[in-house]
Amino acid sequence: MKKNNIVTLNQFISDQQNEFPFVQGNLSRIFRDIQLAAKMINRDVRQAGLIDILGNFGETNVQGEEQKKLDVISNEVFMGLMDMNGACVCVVSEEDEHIHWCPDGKDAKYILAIDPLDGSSNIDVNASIGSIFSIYKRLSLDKPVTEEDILQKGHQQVAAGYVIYGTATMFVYTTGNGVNGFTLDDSIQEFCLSHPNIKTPSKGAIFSVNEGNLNDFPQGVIDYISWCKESNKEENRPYSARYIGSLIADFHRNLLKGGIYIYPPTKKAPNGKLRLLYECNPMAFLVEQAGGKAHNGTDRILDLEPKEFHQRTPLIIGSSEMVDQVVALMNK
Ligand code: AHM
Ligand code: MG
Repeated sequence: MKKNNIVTLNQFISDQQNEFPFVQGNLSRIFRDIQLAAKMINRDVRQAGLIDILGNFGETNVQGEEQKKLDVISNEVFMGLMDMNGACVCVVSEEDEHIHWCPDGKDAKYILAIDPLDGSSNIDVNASIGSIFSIYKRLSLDKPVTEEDILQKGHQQVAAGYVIYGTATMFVYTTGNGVNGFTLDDSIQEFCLSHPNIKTPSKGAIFSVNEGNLNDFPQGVIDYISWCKESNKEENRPYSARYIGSLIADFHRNLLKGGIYIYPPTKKAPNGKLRLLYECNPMAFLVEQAGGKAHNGTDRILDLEPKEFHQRTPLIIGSSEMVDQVVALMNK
């Protein structure tokens, strides 16, 4: 039965303002616009097959990947809103090679990193996709923003989250005080609190990895995957393999149920595939806030020093005991 005592994302943020003054003012303006972007992208995703916005845009992005029309549309939605809110100095996006400077944000405090629509390969086949965001505070208001302000370590994020366009659309975020999830109620177009204070189990029974690349994985990861497949009744093995190829969808399921997502280094891609600033750092902040872990095999993701905007890193993320086990095998 539907509850009437709903808490919307806006109410939740405004309640937090009293408790946590750092969420005040400009940061909530950015949140308001990310929410709006999510609703606009959600509308487009839901109608994509009907309004000729499926398929390729015809260009490749800075990573040399084919851009989908919806990738480009989603990027423009975010940029358009950030340009005007006066709260965001600049945006780093997966879709743009260079920093996007917000014309109204010269004196603003915050820097946004986004993957406006992650999981492009799933767009045309109607599987779940997502938008990812990560917010930093500029280092000083007294001097112009430099690369140093943008290339901060993940543990300096002030907020991070994602929107999943799945069977339902959800907004999941953290400001460093736990993780909360809000489901979009289509009838009132509001994100409503549905998953308060998400905690991920310390151990799960799901592993998510692109096994097609198995022969290229480090031996420790190969050994872990074989171990997941062994029969052991007491330990609930074999584990289930679940991999959509859409980070947000795989991450979200494992966050709620317990499990591990691995995008390891491969011979072809020694730094893995996923990008540190707008894919791995926000996910790492969220998972740690939910009690899980995120590592790249040698370091905690949130301690990595970004050297460039589109830097990649291997990612091992999820339930803490599972991450520890993979990292231990990789370093044996
Ligand atoms: P994208 O940002 O170009 O969409 O790529 C990122 C996606 C992730 O969502 C997903 O986990 C991964 O790429 C899947 O990669 P692969 O097809 O190599 O398994
Ligand atoms: Mg992506």
